[in-house]
Parts: sequence; structure tokens; C-alpha cells
Amino acid sequence: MAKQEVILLDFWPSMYGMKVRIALAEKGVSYEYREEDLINKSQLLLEMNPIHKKIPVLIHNGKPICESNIIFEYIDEEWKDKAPLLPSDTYGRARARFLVDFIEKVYHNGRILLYTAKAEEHEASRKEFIDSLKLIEGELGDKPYFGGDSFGYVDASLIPFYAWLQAYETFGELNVGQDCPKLIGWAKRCFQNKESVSNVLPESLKIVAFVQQVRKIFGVGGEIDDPTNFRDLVIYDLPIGAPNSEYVLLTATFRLSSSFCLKCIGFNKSSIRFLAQHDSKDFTSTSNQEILTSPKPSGTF
Ligand SMILES: N[C@@H](CCC(=O)N[C@@H](CS)C(=O)NCC(=O)O)C(=O)O
Repeated sequence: MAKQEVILLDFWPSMYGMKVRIALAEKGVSYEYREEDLINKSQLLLEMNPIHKKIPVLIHNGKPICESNIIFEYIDEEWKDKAPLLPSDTYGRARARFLVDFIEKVYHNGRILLYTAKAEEHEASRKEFIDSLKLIEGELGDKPYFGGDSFGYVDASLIPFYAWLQAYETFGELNVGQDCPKLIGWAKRCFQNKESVSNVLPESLKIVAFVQQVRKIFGVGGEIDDPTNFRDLVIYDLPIGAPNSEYVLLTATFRLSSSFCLKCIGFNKSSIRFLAQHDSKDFTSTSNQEILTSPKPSGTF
């Protein structure tokens, strides 16, 4: 086969982009990833997607394919010899497309929880959000994946939600694990069994910080317990080779106490220990008050 040129224009927190990256990983397609600055879009993005001007865009041998679901189906058809992602039967495909469409509506409605400050809007949205997740959970039934025994289109479309879960829970004051335990079990299964998922999904804290930055731009914020100026958290680019969660934790501690991370963001102990080694201080046994009054970590790691 002639050499293929595959380029993906994307933006790292995008659930639409993640879905496409998962499809490419499932198929083992090598591609060039190009991160877009959505405030200052590249000429290439404007040329390749002049109608919507949105990511993701897949450029295959110079030809653009736009809209994540269309890209997803294109990938499945074009690289059909490996890991089929859409069901083989007509009804199964129709059902999968229906659920993917519903999942997108849920994501869309969930934005109110992330980006508005009005408590009364939250109340209604929270209920709608959880009710929708329960409906989706019902579709899973007792199957390991939405695709049955194998991971497929609906799984790849929903699993980016797992990376955003911490953000929904933090800002939307939800406890999805309590309301939808099977769904969380499914998400963990995907994360543990599928490298296409674990390699693609960004660290939850990075998403939380991203949402926080967007809230700041929208002028929303301050509702969460924020003793350490969480709002000012800055996320730096990950250096090549840095273990993701640990580095994010390290950068986070420029502004955050690690006990706050541990309690509110849910970091695990090994990350905290890693931090402690680098900062020669055992934060795991330090009280909040001590951390708040101790000097902020500084320097480069
Ligand atoms: N329906 C589109 C939605 C893609 C989308 O909303 N992309 C966002 C980033 S997550 C974007 O590019 N926004 C830039 C803008 O709206 O100007 C898809 O499925 O690909």
C-alpha cells in the first residue's frame, strides 16, 4: 500500500477529538497530531474546515474529513481490516448511531454544570444529567462493553467522559460513582483493558484545571471550597516523557496544597509520595493548616 499521510487537527481536552484519537489507536494508524489554538486558529484548520472551523479534522492524503462522528466512521471503513468499531449489522449500526447522538446531547447539556454559576440552573441540570447517565447505563446492561464483548463506537464516544468526570463532579457537585456504579465499572474496564483509551485520555486534574480556566474567562468561579487559590492554577505543557499525573500534580502544587489535591481532586498516594520526594516533605501526613502556612513549592522540577 502507498504511504499514507494522516494528520489530525485537534485540541487536547476535546471529547470529540479524543473519540477520533481512540479510533486511530484502535486501528493502529500512525498520524501526525497537530494541536490547534482555538482562539487563534491555524490557516490549515480554516482551509480544511471552512464551514464549521472546528476541530477535529482528519486530513487523509491531503483530503479533509470533518465532524467527529463522520471521521470515526471514515476511519472504521478505511482501515477495516483491524478492530471493527461499528456493528456489522444494519440495525446494530443504527442503534449505535442513536446512542452516540444521545451521548453528545448529554455532554452538551452537562456544560451548564461546568460553566454556569446559577444554583437553580444547576439543580435541574444535575438531575437531567444523572438521569441521562442512568439511561445510558441501562443500555450497557450486563455486557462488558456497549459494543458487546468488544469495545466499539458507543464505548469510544462515551469514554472521553471519564476524563471529564472529575470536572463534572467538582463543579456540578455530583457523585456519579454512587448514582451509576455500573457505568463507572465499565469506564474502569475500558481504561484498564484498552491501551487506546489509557494512552489517549488526559489526566482528570488537567481537565479540572482547564475547566477552571474557562470558568475564569466566563467570569464564573469561587463556588468550590478553594482555600489555596485553586482558581489561579496554571497548567504547564507536559515535558516529553514526564509521567502525566505526577507532573500535573507537581505543577498544580505551585498554587495548590497537595492535601487539597488528595481530598478534592482525588490524587492517589503514590503521586503524593512522588511529590514528597521531589519536595523533601511528606505531604501525606501534613495537616491542611500546615500546608496553607508553609511556603509554596518553587523551582523547576
Ligand atoms: N460536531 C462537532 C463538534 C466539534 C467541536 O465542537 N469542536 C470544538 C472544540 S471541542 C471547536 O473546535 N470549537 C471551536 C469553535 O467553536 O470555534 C464534531 O463532532 O466534530
